[in-house]
Amino acid sequence: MKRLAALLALAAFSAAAWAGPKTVTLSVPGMTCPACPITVRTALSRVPGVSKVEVDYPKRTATVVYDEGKTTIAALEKATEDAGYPSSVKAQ
Ligand SMILES: [Cu+2]
Repeated sequence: MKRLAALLALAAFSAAAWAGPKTVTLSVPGMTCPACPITVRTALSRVPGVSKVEVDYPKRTATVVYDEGKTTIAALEKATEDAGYPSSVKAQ
């Protein structure tokens, strides 16, 4: 029984410590030609904590995997805006 309690405590601790990667899909309506996604992808990739960027040009979206301990959705939106492509959260 003590062992079970210890395991449960460990599991609870692990869950708290697990910030983990988060995924957000940004709507980027300003992409107007097939070269735009390159700029958007580069801008997002440069944000510290971003581990993966997938830009879907036909859907005008950018899906970003990021570490929420290192960056925020606001910082991701600012990165695309600074690159000339204002974005907003589509799904998270
Ligand atoms: Cu373009």
